[in-house]
Amino acid sequence: MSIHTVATKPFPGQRPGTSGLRKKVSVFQQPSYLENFVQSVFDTLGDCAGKTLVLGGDGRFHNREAVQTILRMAAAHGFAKVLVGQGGILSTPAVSCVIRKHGALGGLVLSASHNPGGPDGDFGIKYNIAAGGPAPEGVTEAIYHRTEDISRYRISDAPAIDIDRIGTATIEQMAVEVIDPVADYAELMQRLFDFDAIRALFGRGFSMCFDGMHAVSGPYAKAILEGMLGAPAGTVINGVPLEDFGGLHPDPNPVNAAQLIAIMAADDAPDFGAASDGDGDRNMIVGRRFDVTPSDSLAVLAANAAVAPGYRAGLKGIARSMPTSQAADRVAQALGIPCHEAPTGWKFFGTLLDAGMATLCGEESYGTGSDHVREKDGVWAVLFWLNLLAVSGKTVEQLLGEHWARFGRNYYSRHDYEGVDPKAANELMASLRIKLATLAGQDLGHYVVDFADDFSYTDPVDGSVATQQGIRIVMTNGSRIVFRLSGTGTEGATLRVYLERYEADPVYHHLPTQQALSALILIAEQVGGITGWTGRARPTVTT
Ligand code: VG1
Ligand code: CO
Repeated sequence: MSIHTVATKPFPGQRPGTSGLRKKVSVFQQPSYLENFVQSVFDTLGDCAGKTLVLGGDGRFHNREAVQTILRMAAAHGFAKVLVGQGGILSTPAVSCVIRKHGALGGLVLSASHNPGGPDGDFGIKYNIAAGGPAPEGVTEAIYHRTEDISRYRISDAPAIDIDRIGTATIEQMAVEVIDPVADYAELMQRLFDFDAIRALFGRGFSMCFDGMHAVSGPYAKAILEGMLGAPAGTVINGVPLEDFGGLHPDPNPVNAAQLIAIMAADDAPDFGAASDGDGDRNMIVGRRFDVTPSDSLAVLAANAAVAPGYRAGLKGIARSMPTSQAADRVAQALGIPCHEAPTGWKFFGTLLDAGMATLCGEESYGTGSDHVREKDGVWAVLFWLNLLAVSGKTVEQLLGEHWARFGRNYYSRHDYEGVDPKAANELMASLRIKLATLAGQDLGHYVVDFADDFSYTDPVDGSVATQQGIRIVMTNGSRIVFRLSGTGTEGATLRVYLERYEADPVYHHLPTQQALSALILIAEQVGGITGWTGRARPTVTT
């Protein structure tokens, strides 16, 4: 066993996006591509002597090879220990949990999250800091700059470690501890939620379907729901992580989780349905023939947080991403706590959580979480809902109906235009920016523009500034249209158009969402010229 220094040349475009570096598997398979990025992370971290690193991924194609490479590089960089999930498996929230629990310096998450996997799919890597959350932009930019002038990386030539067996091995001077991917996480969940109440709920015959989407959440859901909480075997479907996610798109929304939606629409539908994404940080909540929007889910959990032992002391604040609906703001107001609005991407919540300014966080993209870790957390959200269902004895639909009656309803939808020509997408955004100054005060039919801007954010804790985080057109009645380009895609550009309309009157709380938003959809087309720029008459995905 010895350590080698290998000469390398920079690859262009190794800049992390909304959530890490994501590229086609074939890009990551180029010799030195992964090594360059990992070395750049390590160079940015500096001396790692005596430090612990956490390593795991969502099990997608290329996960195992990447784990072995990173282990050999970590040994060459002088880490004392790496905690690696058995089989190379750790969900994103579990990585966050393990980093925090074991006082690690940080972690590397191997995932392209909700993006499809397999040899023709996507791969990704993300660095998480000691607090457990995604590296803030200051760190990701430093890593990126390092990738631009890297000339060598260091790696041990040690043979591959058996990562399928729990136990400890060594590479050079470094200990490799293969850990149960679920244990630490399950223990944390047990402290946050009323497991007895949930067990009693299942004991009363309450039925549930959890769709693991052949991705990483399956083992967590099986161990906790079927193992610890007594849900019948078969409650978790598609629960074994597959390298290609069964050829499907592990994105828990009503379009991609079609199987779950069909199960929840059947005459013999279970009481409750849920799904999680590739790396286990997203969640979709479904009642019988009733989908819950992620923005509403955040608001309902915030309003009822006291049902869960971990949140009984009350919430310090709520934080949501800018495009997420303002349903949570109304709850925060009623609770007398602040509601923070940050840019898209969980990395922006870290400082607020660390500073004790927020307890719950959420994104419209099926992401919900809290200060228990520093990532959004799919299984956590499902357990929170189960806790609420168990304590209230109500159905999902009843809970939403009552929530809307109390706070009003924020109708919400996101229209995605995927695989658009990047030049056209950028021009669309540029032309909107030019229009911004003239929009305020305009009567657009049904709506008058209150203000329009390009969202920029100054972090209230560390003062860092993020600009160009989405163009928002806010109407005088609080309704909004937001335009943003995705930072997680690997093919062309994805335009996201977020639509929100507030409705106070319960008489109008049960309209089909697209119908309720039709006037705003028309305005978005008129103002943004979407069809003209993209050549698309309708979105590829509507959630
Ligand atoms: C998307 C979502 C964003 C989320 C991010 C990572 O980013 O909109 O809310 O935080 O994915 O989620 P973008 O830039 O494509 O809009 V995950 O579960 O893919 O790590
Ligand atoms: Co994810």
